Amino acid sequence: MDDLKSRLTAAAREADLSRMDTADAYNFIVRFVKDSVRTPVQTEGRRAYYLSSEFLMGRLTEANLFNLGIRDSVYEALREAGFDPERLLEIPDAALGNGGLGRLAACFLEAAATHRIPLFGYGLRYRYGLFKQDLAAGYQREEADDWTKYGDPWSDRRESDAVEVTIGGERIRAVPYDMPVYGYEGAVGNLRLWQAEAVRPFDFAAFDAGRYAEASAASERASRLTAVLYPNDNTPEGKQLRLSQQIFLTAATVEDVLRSQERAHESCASLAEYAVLQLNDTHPVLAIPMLITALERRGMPFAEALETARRTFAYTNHTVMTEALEVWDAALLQRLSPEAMGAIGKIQQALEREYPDRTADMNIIDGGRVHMARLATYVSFAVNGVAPLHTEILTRRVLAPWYERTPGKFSNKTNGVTQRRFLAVANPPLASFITERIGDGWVKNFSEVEKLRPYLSDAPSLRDLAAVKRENKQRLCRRIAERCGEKLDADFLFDIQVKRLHEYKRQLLNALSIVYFYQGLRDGSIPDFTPTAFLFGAKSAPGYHRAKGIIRYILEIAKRVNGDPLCEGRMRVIFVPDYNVSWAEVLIPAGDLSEQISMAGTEASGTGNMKFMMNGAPTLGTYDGANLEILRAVGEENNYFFGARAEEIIAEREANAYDPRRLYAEDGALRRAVDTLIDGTFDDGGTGAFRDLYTSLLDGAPWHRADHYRVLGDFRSYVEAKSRAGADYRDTEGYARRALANIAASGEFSADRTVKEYAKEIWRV
Ligand code: 26Q
Repeated sequence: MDDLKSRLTAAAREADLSRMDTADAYNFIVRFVKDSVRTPVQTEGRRAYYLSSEFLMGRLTEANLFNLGIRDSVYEALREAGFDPERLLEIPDAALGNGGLGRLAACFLEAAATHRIPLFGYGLRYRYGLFKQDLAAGYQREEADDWTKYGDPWSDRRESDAVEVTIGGERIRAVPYDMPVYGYEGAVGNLRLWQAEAVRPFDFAAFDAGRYAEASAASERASRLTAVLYPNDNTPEGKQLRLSQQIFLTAATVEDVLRSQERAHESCASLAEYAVLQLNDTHPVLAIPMLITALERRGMPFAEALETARRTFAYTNHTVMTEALEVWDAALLQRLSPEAMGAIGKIQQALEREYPDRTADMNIIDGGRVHMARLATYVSFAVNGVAPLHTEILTRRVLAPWYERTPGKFSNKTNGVTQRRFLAVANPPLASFITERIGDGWVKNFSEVEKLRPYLSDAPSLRDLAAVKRENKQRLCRRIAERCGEKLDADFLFDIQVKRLHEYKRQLLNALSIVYFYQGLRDGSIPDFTPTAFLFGAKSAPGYHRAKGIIRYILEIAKRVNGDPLCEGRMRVIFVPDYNVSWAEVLIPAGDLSEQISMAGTEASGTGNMKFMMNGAPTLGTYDGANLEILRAVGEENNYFFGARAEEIIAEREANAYDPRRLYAEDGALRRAVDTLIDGTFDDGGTGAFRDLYTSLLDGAPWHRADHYRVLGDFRSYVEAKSRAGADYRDTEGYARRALANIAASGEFSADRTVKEYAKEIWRV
């Protein structure tokens, strides 16, 4: 590798890298590295394909270099050639995903490559990724994310593998771009992203006849198809263009998979022996009818094609929010893809024959609409949830009739995250702390972190760990000073909630608690408040007005608190703009307290909770999703759990017993905090956004009852748990011990463990 370093130094000097603009330098460096390293080895055996409308890859360069084992030598070579590697921070993230589901897909590809599991990713090459968020106006504004503006040197366009897809009667070319996924001391995986282009990019006949718009119309229609990622996360958006994207992704992918099958194994008759297609939620479920029609076109009878599909597909559900369960208008699908709709009609008939006793809520086609989760569940040989509580909710409620008939299909696969990106790369001081004590086996075998347990009683190690956290907090302070112009004190407790903005995730509960503590500071009723910085990062779906109202409310609180001399040295509120994977990599290592406060039974798993845990932040959380697994792994004494349990909430709902008005009437401090939504304390610019939040808590909308997410119901136990965390934080050694207990117990939350479970129990690769 020193050979690589000296060759790169020489080449970089020769090309005079120090004088290049960042884009040119970036392209130069990546080309050099790609030319110097091994290329993917095609496996001959069985393969798993990961189909997903989202891959939230984040920054590519540092993680790739780290996994190739050349990060430090490349950075040194660049410095020697007069190029500061920090300049690479200008390059945008590859943000081709919204949140948890898209980031999980990225973690899985990296973990599979590391452990030589043949997993091939398929997705869409959006021209613009998830919007950039601007908060300067005091509320969220969206800007286009031109993620390739410095080029996309990691990817290779594969012209010869282009395929054609028909959507609404028009032929469209799907051109694949391959992004290598480098494993750590492992193999190289691949992410294939389809880009839409016109079959005939320009119509000269139309142009010659003076019909200029018509001449490029086909090109414009095609580029619209993969122009942008839909910015919805657990919120519905039933647009025709989104359905077209799904048709495009699935038709092209199925064609590609069948081509490899035919190349390696002659015929498609044995497809199920060599291929398993994992569906990342319902967004790629049209791959089922697409596969069936593709097999029929190759001469296979429908019954056999359906059987093949039933041995080939596996489905992961990622949400229980009923409004986020995908349903498409059958007439629309018929118009855009009559073949796919035809196959779905025949699958519905097969369902009718197989289950004459079925309940109406099992019908795939129901009231002129196609229910994607039902289609996925009926055809797939495996269906899984992403944390035990989530899987239980699936089998008992959301998919109960299916579980009754085919219980063997169902399993749980608890999510995980890659400790390489989110610990080894994002948190160098902690990585050294761990490696100095237990060696570096944890980078590839994360269960080894349990070897840290003996250090729980080692005072010098606890001091070192506190110093590591402090260093990360100082790094975050510098970043926040640069990006937000706000000064922060690294001695404060850093209490962090970073995730998409959604009512069920209850950022509003956090905000109201801050108002409560602020009011208590002002009137002197909370004399012993631990100095705390409350940090937020969150994007709202652009059309989700109530979520935008919550952002605006938090920004108003921040303005008031940070401008109040009384809060000097005691409280800060920071909302970082444009939260993304790169922000996560700076924020999470600096967290003292991990806010995971969704209403129990709503967050399928959560994965940020795991990232904070392995970086040594205790959880302030509800009994929800994978929080429950964190609790089981480290114990109540190392975390701050609060609030109603899913079971209680269900019972309360059935008894119609939740009464936010009573809580509001009986708890004066709660009422005082909630009233800031309507008493003019804060300014919503005359939009009525804050009054809407107030109404949502106390009255609800006419179409559903008040406080759907029990913000007021959990308020008291939340501020109590949060106060306990603050009090405990004053004992530096005791708090460091909790941090270390969390790190040492986080072994099972590696994506390595998760992909190995999928590989063994579902993919059989
Ligand atoms: C549905 C219909 C129409 C348009 C969009 C959608 C849509 C889009 C995105 C529905 C859901 C999503 C994203 C869901 C998601 O990110 N779920 C998260 O998945 C994580 C990985 O399993 C879990 O950890 C989170 O708990 C879960 O919220």
